[in-house]
Amino acid sequence: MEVVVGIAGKPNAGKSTLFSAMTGTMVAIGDYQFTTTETSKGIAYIVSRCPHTEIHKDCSPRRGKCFSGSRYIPVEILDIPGLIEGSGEGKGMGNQFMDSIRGASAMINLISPISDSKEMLSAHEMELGAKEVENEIIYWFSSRLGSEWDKFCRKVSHIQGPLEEKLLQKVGFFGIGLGEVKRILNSGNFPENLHAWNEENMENFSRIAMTVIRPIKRIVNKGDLLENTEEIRSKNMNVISADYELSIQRAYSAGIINDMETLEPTGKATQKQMDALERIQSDYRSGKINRIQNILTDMIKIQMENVIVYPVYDESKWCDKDGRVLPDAFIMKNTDTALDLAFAVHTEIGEGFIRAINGRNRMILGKNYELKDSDVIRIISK
Ligand SMILES: Nc1nc2c(ncn2[C@@H]2O[C@H](COP(=O)(O)OP(=O)(O)OP(=O)(O)O)[C@@H](O)[C@H]2O)c(=O)[nH]1
Ligand SMILES: [Mg+2]
Repeated sequence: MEVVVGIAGKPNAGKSTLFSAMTGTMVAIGDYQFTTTETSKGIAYIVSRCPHTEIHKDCSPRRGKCFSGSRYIPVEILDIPGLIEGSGEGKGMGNQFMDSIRGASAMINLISPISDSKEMLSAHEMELGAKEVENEIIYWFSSRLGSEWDKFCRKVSHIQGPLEEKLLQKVGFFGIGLGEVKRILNSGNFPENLHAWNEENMENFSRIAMTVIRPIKRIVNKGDLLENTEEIRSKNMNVISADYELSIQRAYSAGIINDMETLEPTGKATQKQMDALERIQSDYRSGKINRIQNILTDMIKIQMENVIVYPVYDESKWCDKDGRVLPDAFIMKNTDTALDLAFAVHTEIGEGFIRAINGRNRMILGKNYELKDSDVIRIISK
């Protein structure tokens, strides 16, 4: 599964700064609104313990990297133009914004703790701001869903199948699949007859689609400017500093640190740089500020209920045909099966699926075996 995470939020929240830090890509950053006018794409990494540590052999990732037992698995990140009231109707950079969230499987809702007039906001105000952004996204989805509804109802009236099959004709455009439509219908109260759907039904459907199926994580940025973050964190919002993240990224590129996690300075660091790194590290240690990579990993593994699975060709050596150990790490749904993994590797492998083998205990796995996190699996195919 290709995971795409969009960074959304009001203008000036620090989206581009965060994007630069996460992806190591240079984009325009500015202390004014609508610095970003087009969506940028980049690659960031989630981190997970690599199974190579169990067999005492080095792995050779085809994509991403592995560093002291931690496997860095790539995900795509989108830097999305700022969102304002009315973006859902195309105001501001509305159209660019909305076009890009179609492709996102999850969103970060990045919140600034400072108002446009440069005053500090209360945790409650930050929460209200976050809701405004989410409502705009839901409004956008809902208005697309509702447009030409009668025409749509007539078009699908000949479909004999269940409601989700009809609705798929409408929402497939947003990258929402049949199973997901079914999940949405099961978690709300929706009329069986599409002609009977009212605005409330559509809004409800959109809310579930854009906050549960495509989860949104609220993250307060600019934590370096905050004295205390407890109240914010008690409202289920994480706190980060994109400025810190960018400094770490730059310090690493300049050889001032050689580990982006421990931030241990190398001999190259000046006293001033060491003091700055110490200040950053102390904010992380106290829990006042979180690392974006940990938040992203939790988002993808816990909130989105995914697992990381390693397909191999040789179940005893855990390598591919060329002897590369654990060459691939796939992000899959925790409800996906061995057969789904086979299809994710290659359509032909899926079509020719015979059985799978668990690389840890050599047990044979049928096509319905549900994938577990960190599984090493060989697929045998015709
Ligand atoms: N103190 C502090 N300032 C930050 C942080 N992140 C971003 N900024 C500043 O906030 C301003 C806006 O940053 P951008 O990254 O351009 O914000 P944006 O959300 O991409 O803005 P638009 O593209 O206009 O929507 C810049 O002056 C940044 O330097 C942070 O963590 N701490
Ligand atoms: Mg920007």
